[in-house]
Amino acid sequence: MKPFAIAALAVATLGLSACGENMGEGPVLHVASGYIEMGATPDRPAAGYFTIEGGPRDVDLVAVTADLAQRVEMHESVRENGVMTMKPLTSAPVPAKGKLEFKPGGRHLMIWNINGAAVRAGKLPMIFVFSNNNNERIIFDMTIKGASSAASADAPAMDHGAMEMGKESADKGATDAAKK
Ligand SMILES: [Cu+2]
Repeated sequence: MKPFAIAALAVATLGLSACGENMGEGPVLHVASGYIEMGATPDRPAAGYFTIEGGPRDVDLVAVTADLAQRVEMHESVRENGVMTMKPLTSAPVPAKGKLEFKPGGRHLMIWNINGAAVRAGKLPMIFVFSNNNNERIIFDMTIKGASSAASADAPAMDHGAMEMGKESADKGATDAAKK
């Protein structure tokens, strides 16, 4: 990234750049990296993690979709009364020149029923939709990894499996509340 940025800057300074419009404004909104971890069993949803680097102004990530998956949701893991639960997210902020990270134990994607051919190919093209420029869309190939072998009860990925049964967690929450 760095050498490229410097080279691009040099070109822009020389006035030879065809993409000078972008360079003048500095950073460009983009997906820097991302991967998918398959669920422990085929009926479990996969989890998706990624890093987005912000452009010149604040924007929101408003949706992530994949044509080759049945359903994708943005979630946030939160600790409530010592219990990890997760909530659906409708958007997540990408600060100007900053970073938005979806990572284990925090914000994550939940992805249901990824197309078998995509799994075999080891990558899933995902579309990231933003609030700027009339819903700018960025397509990024997410690398698909097998289920974490460390899928033990205390692994961060685990709260995911538990949360998959949203109903059950809700019921559990109600029971907990009733106990108080
Ligand atoms: Cu989740």
